[in-house]
Amino acid sequence: MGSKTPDGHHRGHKESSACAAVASINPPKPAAASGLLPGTLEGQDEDGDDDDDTIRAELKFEGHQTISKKKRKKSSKSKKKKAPSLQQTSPPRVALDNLFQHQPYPEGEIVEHVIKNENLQRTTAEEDRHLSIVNNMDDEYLNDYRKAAEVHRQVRQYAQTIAKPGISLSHLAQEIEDGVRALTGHHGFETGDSLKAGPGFPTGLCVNNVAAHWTPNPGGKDVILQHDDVLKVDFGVHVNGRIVDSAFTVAFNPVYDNLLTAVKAATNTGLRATGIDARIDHISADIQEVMESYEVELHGKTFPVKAVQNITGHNILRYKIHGDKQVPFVKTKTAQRMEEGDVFAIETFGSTGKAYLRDDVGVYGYGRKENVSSAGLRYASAKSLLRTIDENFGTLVFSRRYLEHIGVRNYHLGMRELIANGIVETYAPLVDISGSYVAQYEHTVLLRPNCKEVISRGDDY
Ligand SMILES: [Co+2]
Repeated sequence: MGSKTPDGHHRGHKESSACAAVASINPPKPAAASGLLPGTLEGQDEDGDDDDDTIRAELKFEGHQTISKKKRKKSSKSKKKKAPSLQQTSPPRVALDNLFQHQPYPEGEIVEHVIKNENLQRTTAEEDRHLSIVNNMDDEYLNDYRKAAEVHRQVRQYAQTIAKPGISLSHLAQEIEDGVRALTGHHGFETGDSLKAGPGFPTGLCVNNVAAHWTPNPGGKDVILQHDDVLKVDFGVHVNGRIVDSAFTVAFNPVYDNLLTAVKAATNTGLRATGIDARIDHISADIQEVMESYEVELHGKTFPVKAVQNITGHNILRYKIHGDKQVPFVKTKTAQRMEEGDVFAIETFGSTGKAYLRDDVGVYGYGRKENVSSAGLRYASAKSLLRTIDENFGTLVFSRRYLEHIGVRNYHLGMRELIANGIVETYAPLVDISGSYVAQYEHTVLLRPNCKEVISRGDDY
């Protein structure tokens, strides 16, 4: 799920403590460690080094997939030996706890860190914060993250078999969400169950010039996938608040091949450049360079693939899909670096259109804001809806379909008051110009002390 670049001046909002559980899990950072420099997206960075390396290293990068592929094959072999009767079904409905009874979940793609910048100085406060985060990257943490990633892989594998021309997008969303709930073993029906594990955010199913943040809503018009469509499938899985955010693009007409290849290569470039102490402006420049080296021919006309300017990759905090760092796909001016203990969703969007997204009508999802008082609420409907949100979603972004799944009805009036009071924020669909095509690829990567782990890596992308 992409992080939209703020329109106004409220960039880098501060965390505080209204949702105490989440705030204490994600301790606030010193201001120096967060936020892009104001106005950076318009600015152009001068240095354009490492251009050739990007492409060469991209080829090398593909080699890693073989390794992780072998690892997973090995573990599925031993799984067969121990429990021959338990295999994933189609559609996937067997909980992972039953598939992996006495075995660890498969690792993501493990990549050794490149040289660390020894000259970098951190303040003591920052160091303390990092120690606490890194100490939390223990076995339980990794187990939760790897479980969420394996659920993502198994569910998307099935999604790829049914995402064909003629399918309705509400059916596809339902299949993805039912799969995630069954495989995590948390259907969400009891109060608080969705906070233990389940969907990490509303399932994004965006077609053609709709780039991000569109999901089928109950009672809304259903969209039937067409042969000439370009579909982005962006969904999340969380286990104990550890969110895996990963996305891919589906197209049936080979005319879009270059668009998909460009965006996949750009995302892999970003993943390769990601690391402890890596400068975010350098990563963005690397991504843009690769993305914009491609072009697409549609109806006899050539379109350059452009990196989308106003949506970004982002760090992920516990129960919080968008942390305080953004990773743009266009050159920016920031001195911000990635840090040990960070979790990043590295995603890129490429477009044949303007590559500048605007809000469309409609609602994708809702997110509880942590630091806003509910004292001013007047209607009982708003108060009870807020209680339901806090008990079941916390700061996880949720959709209307997720509310209805847990039996909430007639929430529109209450929601309106929560939004008007700034307690809940809404996410609108983000679109490029009509007639354009946007593709997206995304993986979640953990910056562990001794390696980075592309946790959501699979054989498919
Ligand atoms: Co994302």
